[in-house]
Amino acid sequence: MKEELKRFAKIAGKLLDAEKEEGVVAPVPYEELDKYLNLELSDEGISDDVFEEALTALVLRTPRTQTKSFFNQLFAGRRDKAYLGELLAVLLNNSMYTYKVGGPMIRVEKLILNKISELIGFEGDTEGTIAPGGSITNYMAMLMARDRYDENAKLTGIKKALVAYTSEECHYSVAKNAAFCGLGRDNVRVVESDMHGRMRIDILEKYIQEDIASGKKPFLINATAGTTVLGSFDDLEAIADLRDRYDVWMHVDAAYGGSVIFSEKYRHLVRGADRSDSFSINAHKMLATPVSCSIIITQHKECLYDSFSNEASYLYQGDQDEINPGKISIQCGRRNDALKFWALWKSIGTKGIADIVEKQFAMADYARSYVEKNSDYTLYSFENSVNICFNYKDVPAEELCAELYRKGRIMVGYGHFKNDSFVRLVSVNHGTDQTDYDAFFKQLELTAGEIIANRS
Ligand code: ABU
Repeated sequence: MKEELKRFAKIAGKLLDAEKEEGVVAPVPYEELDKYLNLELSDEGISDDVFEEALTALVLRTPRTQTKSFFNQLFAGRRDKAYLGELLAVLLNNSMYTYKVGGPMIRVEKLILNKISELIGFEGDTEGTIAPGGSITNYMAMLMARDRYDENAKLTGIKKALVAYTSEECHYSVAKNAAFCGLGRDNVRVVESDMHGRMRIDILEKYIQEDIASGKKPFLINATAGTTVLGSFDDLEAIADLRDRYDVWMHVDAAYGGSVIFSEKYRHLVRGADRSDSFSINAHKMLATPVSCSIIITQHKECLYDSFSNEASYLYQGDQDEINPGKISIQCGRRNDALKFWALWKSIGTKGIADIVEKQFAMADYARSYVEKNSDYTLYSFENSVNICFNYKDVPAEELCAELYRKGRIMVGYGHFKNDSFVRLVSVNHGTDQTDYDAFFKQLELTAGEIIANRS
């Protein structure tokens, strides 16, 4: 293994140099990959030298999401200590179902869950887990809600006429999860959003009342804290009022925006989260932790056990359920996604995490103000969001993003809201500074200028 660690250091060194010099990599068209890379698998093995060459080339051709020119998705930014934690978790290769196999890593995970629970403002005997991504933590919330309001669903299938509610700006996993859990996509009521991308509370309540009147049982409101396109926050206090009025499970999908719980300045964006039944947050989005680290916490510990626990005598040998988190997880084998986040948190403290979040908002403000001040731009997004959505001159966002991708200097995507399409710039890399945004806009304007010039 020591030889492979030396090889790792060699390849990683080349990657870090390339990141610094070149930024995100120019893409290779999928059909041409075999021209550049030695990827084919064969019956015979290869020498270490050929292997190293093949692996190095593969690594150097892979999109460099950790550079300061990657603005394409909702994660970015490398923190050394988090990576150290991740690398060691890989080396240890524990599975987080029992204390017997996970050892002190189980405590590491519990500490993270307890602290997050406190930051949300939950009280009492809360419980949670870490799952592979926000789609799955949303799914876990839906399953707990289903089992709470149709207590035999997990034995006999859903028998009640359950209905879930979510905004049109919600994460796309809500529809998929409705299919997976036997609810059916058609039993999700999609609620219109207001002009800021927030779920319309008046329409939500109207739908709930209509459904009750027709004999259905509203069982889940999925609120969003940080929508993927505009980065908007639903009004959680108002949603919690409806939860109380109609006895519905309230889940806050805060995969993206939940990180504001760390910041005194921005925590107000999730006011009311403490009244929810479950809350999910992705440390791999705004919290600079490697993909993936998706956390769900519920105030109803018993519901986690009710929905996810199953006996397995070959696995659970000794120790109480409390320290055998396999009893409350959706998977059996579960990687240690806790250590990387713990390593970051331990090293910089809660205040250091707050700094990460506040820096992202500060950079978003800088980028938004650049767009606002320049008449060649049209802004579509709002304050208190780390997403900056805009168009430049009359260049269609899709065309501009595709050309930037082809050139391989910066990577950014586009989004849609109501009838508009626009570039979606996301400020989720705490390592970026104003100069990185200046460079971003310069490259974007240059590329747009070329597109316009080539029209004639
Ligand atoms: N849940 C992942 C969202 C990806 C994106 O909007 O970039």
